[in-house]
Amino acid sequence: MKLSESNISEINKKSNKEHQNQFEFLANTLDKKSIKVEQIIKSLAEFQVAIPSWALGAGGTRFGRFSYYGEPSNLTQKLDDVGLLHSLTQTAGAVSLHIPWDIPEDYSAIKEQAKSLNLKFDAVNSNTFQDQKGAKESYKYGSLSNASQVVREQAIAHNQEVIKIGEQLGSKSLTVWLADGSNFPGQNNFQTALSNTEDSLKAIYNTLPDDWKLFIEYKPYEPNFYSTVIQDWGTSFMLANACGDKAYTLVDLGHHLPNTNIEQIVSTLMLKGKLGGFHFNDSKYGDDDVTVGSVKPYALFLIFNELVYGMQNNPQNPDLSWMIDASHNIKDPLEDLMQSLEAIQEAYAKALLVNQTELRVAQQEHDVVKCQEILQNAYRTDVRPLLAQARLQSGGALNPLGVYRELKIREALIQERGKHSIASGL
Ligand code: PSV
Ligand code: MN
Ligand code: MN
Repeated sequence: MKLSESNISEINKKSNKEHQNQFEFLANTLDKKSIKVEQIIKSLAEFQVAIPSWALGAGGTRFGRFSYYGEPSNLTQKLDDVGLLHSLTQTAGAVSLHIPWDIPEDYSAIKEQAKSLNLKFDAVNSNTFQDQKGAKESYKYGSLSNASQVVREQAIAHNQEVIKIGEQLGSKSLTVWLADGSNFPGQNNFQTALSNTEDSLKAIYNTLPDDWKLFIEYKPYEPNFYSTVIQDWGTSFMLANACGDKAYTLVDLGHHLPNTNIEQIVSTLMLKGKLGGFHFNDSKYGDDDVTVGSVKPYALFLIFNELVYGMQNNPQNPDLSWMIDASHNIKDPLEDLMQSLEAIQEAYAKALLVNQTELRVAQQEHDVVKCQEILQNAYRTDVRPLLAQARLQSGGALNPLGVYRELKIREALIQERGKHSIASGL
């Protein structure tokens, strides 16, 4: 199933007039405040978020999984789905593969397909949180941190292999998320586990190509429930520093204990030039991985406010790798991803409205009320016409979800792939 620009522009025509009225009204209002609308639209159009290959099928919990039908069952179909998303939203211009789930059979065919869909290969992800078919050693008691040297060596070799696969595709970064930890007090020696992890990461880092980055993801708990080796940003930051200049911390929104001030973590890491990657999702309790912006949109805006500040003021921090790390088992995965992409763009646009100079002055004058007003005025602005305009100018849909439903894309995918295909991966 492929969408053409003319499919989309035909449907756009129906709501274009209404959109133009809304856009002009907002653009005039912002213009009076000396906000550069064209610049915001350009920033929105340039902001591309990677879709992980595992988010294209309905997710599951350890209690069950409900198929959504018509899901992709191989890498080619996964790329096609990301291509559909990108055609509609013009925001999903990259894919993030998880190895070994997504090892290409034919590299040049996959690269050709990605090129034709205008997709880049973002970070590649290793997987040492599951035992792999035919593997000699088990990760039951950890991978890069394992007390056994042979297990560590197997996990290091896997990560090095993932780098090689990524190189053939044109990826430029490796994301390492470890499930390593312990379930019961006394099970692990904390210091040995941490030192082993550091040594293993250094061994992987030493084989990293010069123009690559290593992203070290942290998470406080799950699947281990007593301790996790890389439990927080401080541990990740320490390990990234120990590895070297090409190693960075990766922040996943769901990987914090309740009420953690994530925006402050983002700001600290960017000041130190060590924020490399970012995983979007939302949560109420833990690593719920629900649709971005569905539970705490104001928190997402505050995080974006720090990201924008960092992007504008911290040249020591590299461009970030953005990825959605969410999926749910009761929604159409493509619709869910479109909702996430919209929420990300919305929070970004609102953060771009914040007048940083005025905010700085109000902070200097200790005008606490004004500081809050500046942030909340930006947050309360309905920026959706800006998002729609950015999509329109790039050939996308004014209303991606509307077009998806009007063209009955899921029905077409079911027709094409059958009712019983189940996505590989999680
Ligand atoms: C772990 O919870 C995580 O967020 C990591 O980013 C993994 O790569 C992803 O989920 C999928 O397992
Ligand atoms: Mn993640
Ligand atoms: Mn997670």
